[in-house]
Amino acid sequence: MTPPRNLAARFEAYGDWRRRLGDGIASLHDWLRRQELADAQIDLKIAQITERLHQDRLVVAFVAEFSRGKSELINAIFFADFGARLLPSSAGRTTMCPTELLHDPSREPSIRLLPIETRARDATVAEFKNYADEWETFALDLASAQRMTEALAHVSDVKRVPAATARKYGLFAESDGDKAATEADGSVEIPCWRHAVINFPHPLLQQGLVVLDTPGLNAIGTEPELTLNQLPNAHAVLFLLAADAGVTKTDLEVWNRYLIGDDTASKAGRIVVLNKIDGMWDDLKSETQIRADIERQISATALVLNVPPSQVFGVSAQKALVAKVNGDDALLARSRLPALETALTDELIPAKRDIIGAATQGDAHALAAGVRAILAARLAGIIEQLNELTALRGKNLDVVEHMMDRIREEKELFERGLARYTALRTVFTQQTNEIFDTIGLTALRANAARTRERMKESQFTKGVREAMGEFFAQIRGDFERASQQSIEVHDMMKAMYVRFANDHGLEPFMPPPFSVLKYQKEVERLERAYNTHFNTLWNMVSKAKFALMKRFFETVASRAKHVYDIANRDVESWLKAVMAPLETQVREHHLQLRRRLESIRRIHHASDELEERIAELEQAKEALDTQLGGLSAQLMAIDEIAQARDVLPPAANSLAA
Ligand SMILES: Nc1nc2c(ncn2[C@@H]2O[C@H](COP(=O)(O)OP(=O)(O)OP(=O)(O)O)[C@@H](O)[C@H]2O)c(=O)[nH]1
Ligand SMILES: [Mg+2]
Repeated sequence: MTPPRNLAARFEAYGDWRRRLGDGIASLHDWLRRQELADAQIDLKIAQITERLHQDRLVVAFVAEFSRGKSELINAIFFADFGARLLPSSAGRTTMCPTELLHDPSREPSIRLLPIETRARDATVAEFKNYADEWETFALDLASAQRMTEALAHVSDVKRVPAATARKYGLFAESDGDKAATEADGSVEIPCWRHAVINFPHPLLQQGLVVLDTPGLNAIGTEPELTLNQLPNAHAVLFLLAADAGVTKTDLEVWNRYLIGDDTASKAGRIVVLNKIDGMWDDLKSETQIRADIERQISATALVLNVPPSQVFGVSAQKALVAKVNGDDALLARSRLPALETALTDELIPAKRDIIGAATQGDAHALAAGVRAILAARLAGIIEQLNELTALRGKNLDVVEHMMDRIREEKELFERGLARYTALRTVFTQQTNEIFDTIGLTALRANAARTRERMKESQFTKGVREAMGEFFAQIRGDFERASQQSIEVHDMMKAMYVRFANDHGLEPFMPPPFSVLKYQKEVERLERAYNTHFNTLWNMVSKAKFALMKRFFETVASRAKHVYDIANRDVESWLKAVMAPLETQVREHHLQLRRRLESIRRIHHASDELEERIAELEQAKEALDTQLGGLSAQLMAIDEIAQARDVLPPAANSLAA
């Protein structure tokens, strides 16, 4: 008998919805191509939308002091249908390095491990991910549970090194109370790997789920990327406690350091798990008594962590895994895992779905607006021609000649006006280059180099803090300036569109404005995270302080680079979105003037062509109306999918008492 797979089912529904939305976009693209309305610009935009839908990932991170059952809970929630314990889980420290589980179809199933020695270098884990040769790779044999388990056991690998070596990696300091790890010969036990990536074609991972398993306290503390990047960016973070231990001092430390911070927004998506409730299953107590005991523990935990009790879930990961593997529904219910799974799904999917749905819809509408503007201009041109020609019915040759002269004049005027357009292009290019200079990677690189230099010079907290403060101030300034520059471009282009529309009797196109808010928010978040962790780090490690600070800064800098990269890409597509319609309008208008002239010329030669020409135009008008209707239909289909409310099957009734 299959246990209820609520989470899996809802995840699949989400994946399904994304696929349908992607189909909607593909259908719009096909239609545009068939109508000969797609150009390189549109092809590119469609590719971007599709890629975003495709790459949409949901990250769930598990954080706790060691041995609280993180790996066991991951096994139980996500990988029970594998029929075995996939991730190593045992007493004492087990997971020794941050471990990502994901599916990347371009690679063979494998576990990739980044050697701990890379910590002596400046680069961050994210950067090392671009260099396959830095990683040790072991293939995963999906046909053998035994061999898979053996390969995955690498996340527990440790080795002994002299204390000085450990210190160089920022993994050891006498003041840390790490003395216990030191042997009589002065050697220290350290993890063999800095990071692990497990590539595994599990259905949930194939849908875009990424699971992040973390090791206990110490390793989290010394890998800045986790605290600055991976945890704040996770869509849900599960914090685990063990019911038998209660909330210990080190649990509280982990909670305070890595899960709360001063960022209220980042509190969303935090779920507290009180694991190992099976320890409270006492045969001598009634079910009611046991339940009351568990509820009491949950309330006490909620009180200590200052979260609502509804955010705390009592579960038994171990029993849930056993129950799922054996198909034991009663035990699964007793493990209370289904209630946690429902909460997790609710936390993960709806918000993400809304964001991706709205973004896709927004992009599709913007794209259609550009196409519609072209069609509308064509329609206006045809109507004008029709009016002209119907007015010619029964008129003599003189009138026709007169009209031909008028259009010829209009065309010449327009062609002379093109000079203005060329001048605008020059200004536009200048302004564009200024924006790219302001938020260019060269500017950021110089800023980072300056900061590095200043950090090296100052041996005191104040100096390092000031240097970092300057670094962020410079970035804020860059985006502030870029914002001003984009407003200038926008104003100029808006005026140009209004003028063009007035001159030619068209509806003015409204160029979209550019907002830097998204990048400012991201930089703010980075700075806050940095501030929160600065003191902790500074106090925690004594001798390795500067090596660690340096690595900490490199993580911040690489995060900042990421923000600049995205901003550059966005500016580029914004500039195109602002300029391209004008180019199209100019081209279309020119074409129309030529067509008008051509048809009058034909009529001038042979007056019997008039009725034929009017009929042609009427047909063309009808075709345009059909196209406009077809475009609306395509958009409506996309809207309908994006807003569909049937994406999530109703949540199963909570099995918790
Ligand atoms: N009784 C009981 N034991 C559990 C439960 N969940 C996990 N354990 C046990 O707790 C121990 C630690 O579990 P792990 O999954 O390795 O814990 P972890 O949090 O991943 O620990 P590290 O990898 O060392 O950070 C193992 O011996 C598990 O069998 C549970 O629900 N009930
Ligand atoms: Mg573990």
